[in-house]
Amino acid sequence: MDKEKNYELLKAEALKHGMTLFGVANLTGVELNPHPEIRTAIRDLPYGISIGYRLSPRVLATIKDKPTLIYKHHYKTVNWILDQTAERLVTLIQQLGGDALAIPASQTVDWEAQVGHISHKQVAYLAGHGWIGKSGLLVNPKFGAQVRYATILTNLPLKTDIPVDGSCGTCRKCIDACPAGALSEKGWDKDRCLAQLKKFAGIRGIGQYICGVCIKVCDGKLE
Ligand code: B12
Ligand code: SF4
Ligand code: SF4
Repeated sequence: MDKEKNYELLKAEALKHGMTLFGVANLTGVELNPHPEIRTAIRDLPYGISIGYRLSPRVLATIKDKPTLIYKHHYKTVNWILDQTAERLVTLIQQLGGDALAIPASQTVDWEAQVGHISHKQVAYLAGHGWIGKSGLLVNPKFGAQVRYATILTNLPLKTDIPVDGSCGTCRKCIDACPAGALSEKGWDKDRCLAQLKKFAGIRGIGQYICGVCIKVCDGKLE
């Protein structure tokens, strides 16, 4: 099996469909804490492909202190592109003789705990896409937090990437911008953030737990 060749074939397919970032995490020995629904389905899939799609700076520019309708549409469209691309990669992996499962870009499966099937940020970190910033988001060295992610778990032998060595340094743009006071040097207060997102979901036409403020300010330029 040619790990390098498989990697390049999948990367080319991801980029062809508009992805900004492609990387592979070696998940051997990693505690993924998957939701029970997929625990059996992902056994023996030791590689985590992390794809990332950069959010539109023009759309993000419309956000001041709350989500806008165009951001809501963009959010949904980007999730759709990520999910479509993930499924295309599953097809290609099967054609190459492997097996794979695409994890939805943005599906909450436990509403009490507010968790998805697995953490895309964890896989994206291990695949070398960035570090966990003061906002709790994955911060890419070039695009900041302005990237959404999806994951494909597979057993197709692949070359793997390594985490990047980065940090927020003295930057605190997200802390200063958060409308809920949910961010501090100590990190992200999930309950405060969630309460704010519930309020935003009540805005006519939004109807989703979205905000976008800490993403809009985290543009890859550390200040
Ligand atoms: C449910 C959910 C929420 C819940 C919060 C739930 C929670 N407990 O995290 C609510 C509704 C509050 C929420 C809010 C937002 N969300 Co949300 N959300 C999700 C979802 C669907 C599941 C998250 C989950 O399972 N969390 C469980 C915990 C255990 O995992 P985690 O928070 O992902 O990761 C933590 C640990 O794994 C650990 N960790 C991971 N890697 C590493 C590495 C090291 C070295 C260390 C030490 C720790 C560590 O630290 C992480 C951060 O605390 C994911 C999609 C997915 N399946 O990942 C999107 C996701 C996390 N959301 C995302 C976004 C963008 C948002 C919002 C900005 C809303 C918006 N779109 O406008 C806000 C951001 C708030 C913030 N500052 O983080 C993006 C993040 C992209 C990025 N660049 O980081 C994701 C990945 C969706 C996507 N497809 O891109 N979200
Ligand atoms: S805005 Fe600055 S402090 Fe906040 S996560 Fe991004 S780089 Fe880190
Ligand atoms: S999503 Fe909004 S409320 Fe939540 S931490 Fe980011 S800026 Fe604050």
